[in-house]
Amino acid sequence: MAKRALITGVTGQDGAYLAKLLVEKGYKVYGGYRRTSTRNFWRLHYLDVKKDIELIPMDLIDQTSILMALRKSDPHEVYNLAAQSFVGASFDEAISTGEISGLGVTRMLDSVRFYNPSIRFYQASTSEMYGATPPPHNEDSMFRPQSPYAAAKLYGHWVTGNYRTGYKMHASSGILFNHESPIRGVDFVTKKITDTVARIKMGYSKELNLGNLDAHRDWGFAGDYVEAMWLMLQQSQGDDYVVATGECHSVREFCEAAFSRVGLNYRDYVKVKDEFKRPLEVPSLLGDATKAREKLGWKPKVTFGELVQMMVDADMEKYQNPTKHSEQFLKHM
Ligand code: NAP
Ligand code: F7E
Repeated sequence: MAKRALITGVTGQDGAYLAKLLVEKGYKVYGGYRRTSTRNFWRLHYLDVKKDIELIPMDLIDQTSILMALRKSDPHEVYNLAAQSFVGASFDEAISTGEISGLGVTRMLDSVRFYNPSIRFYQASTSEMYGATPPPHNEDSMFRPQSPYAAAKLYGHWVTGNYRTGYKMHASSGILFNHESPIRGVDFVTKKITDTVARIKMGYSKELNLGNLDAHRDWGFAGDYVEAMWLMLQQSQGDDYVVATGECHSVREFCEAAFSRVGLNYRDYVKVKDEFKRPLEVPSLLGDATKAREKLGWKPKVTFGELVQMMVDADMEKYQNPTKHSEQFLKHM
């Protein structure tokens, strides 16, 4: 009998990659999504996985919808990826970010505990929880969150550990460092850069406006990172794991690599604007994924250079073949 998995946030970047991975592994996959006035399944079409999964409407602020989704999917594994995940927006929408990305985790855990406490649970924790703690970061490093998003995620992280020890649930937190892909949301700096690089190259834009160019991040490929999520739920017990490449680069370096991929110099196009700076910044994140490597046998495959190229090439293709892309969009409405 095929294993059943419920993924919350299936319309997001990681939800789509994880759905694809689990389908390939023979799972029956249920995708939890929140109903929106405009349908939002483009990532599932992009990875050609929508036809293979069953979609269930559910919202992390609505406990009943979570219980209904559990009843409908009756899963062996639950991956809680849903969140308000944009750090910048969390300063403007601090309360709803806390509701979804923080309290939403407890709603999920409580629902699992009441429905079937033997379900294996994955919580999408984040390197943002380290915040102001100087790098490198591993599972024992101190948490000093610097945004409402990070504070909400830290609450979800602790509560996951509480349910693991208190109720003996198989609950794991993946402390994932930044991971990107061609289907990354356009608000995030990597995608904003690669999309604008392609627009500039094609003559649709003239400049790229950014905030802090000196922020450093440990950037990996989302396709590699969802594999680590799955591996965590295959262990005999739940635990916390850092997932990272162990290499960090500045936003400036990302710009340099992305512009040079299309033969341009970033200095000619990048402008620094205060509106893209945050009230509090996380200067530098660098993960030490030794535990994931030793216990899960996980390691990243895609390098920083390959990631930048993959993203720039996908955005160039989008603007070079607009008819193909609008047809694809219309087909999927
Ligand atoms: P994403 O692309 O922003 O996806 C977030 C998903 O959550 C979307 O499907 C979104 O639905 C859904 N969602 C938002 N509010 C919801 C609600 N109230 N109820 C149900 N669903 C809701 O994020 P991602 O990059 O895939 O990240 C996945 C998870 O990993 C998130 O929890 C994020 O915080 C965490 N994380 C991400 C990274 C990273 O670098 N990508 C690193 C560490 C941790 P809509 O499509 O309707 O908006
Ligand atoms: O910013 C700087 C910005 O928004 C990266 C989320 O997936 O990863 C992500 O959070 C850095 C920051 O990602 C712009 O100030 C400069 O220092 O791409 P980002 P993030 O904040 O690191 C973590 C691990 C998560 O968990 C989150 O869910 O880039 N930066 N100029 C800018 N950032 C943006 N977005 N836009 C700019 O114009």
